[in-house]
Amino acid sequence: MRGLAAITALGVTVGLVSGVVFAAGAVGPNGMRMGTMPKHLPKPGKPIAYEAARPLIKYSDSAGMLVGGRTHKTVEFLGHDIRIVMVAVEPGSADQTFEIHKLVDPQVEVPVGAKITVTLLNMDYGAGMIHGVVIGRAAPPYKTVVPVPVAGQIAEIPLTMPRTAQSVRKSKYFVATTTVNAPRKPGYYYYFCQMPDHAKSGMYGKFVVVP
Ligand SMILES: [Cu+2]
Repeated sequence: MRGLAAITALGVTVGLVSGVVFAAGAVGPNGMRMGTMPKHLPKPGKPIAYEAARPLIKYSDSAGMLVGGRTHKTVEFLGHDIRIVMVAVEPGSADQTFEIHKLVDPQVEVPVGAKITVTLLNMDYGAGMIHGVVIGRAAPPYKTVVPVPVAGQIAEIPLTMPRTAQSVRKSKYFVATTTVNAPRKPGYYYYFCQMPDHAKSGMYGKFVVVP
């Protein structure tokens, strides 16, 4: 029943943070140079405190079903209304990674046609540690800049600012959410970060739409 409790917890959490979720217009990374701050950032929403971020982290760490053990690195989400919380670089994780279900860049599986709410919580810190998520057919190896939208794009979460302070507990966190429908046909996709150089550096994983 842990999963059920977690889902309920997220329902409450989403309600709480919905006012601070920012869904500013997507800023394409075209023209940005690697390692430099983008000129035009999405207008940042009000960041949330660590206490408010914690339920999201907990949900992210536990939601979904592990398929084939941890070495298999596959998390399956079941049902018609799926919520996935991706953490961009949980403290202690390597740079340029996503954490889902305490796995780094796992394969994510969702059923055909499911309503999927994807939330990105940026826990990274430092200049340029801005992260977003695009889900589409674009496959690795990636170039420094991956122009979006990509072929077969399912979802995009705009670039989201890093946390506000070095202290994890004193910091505030930016969160962004999008809700989309999974394709009606099974297929292989990828989720990746659209910040220049990040996907190229390994910030991506497989996203599989299963029958
Ligand atoms: Cu990134």
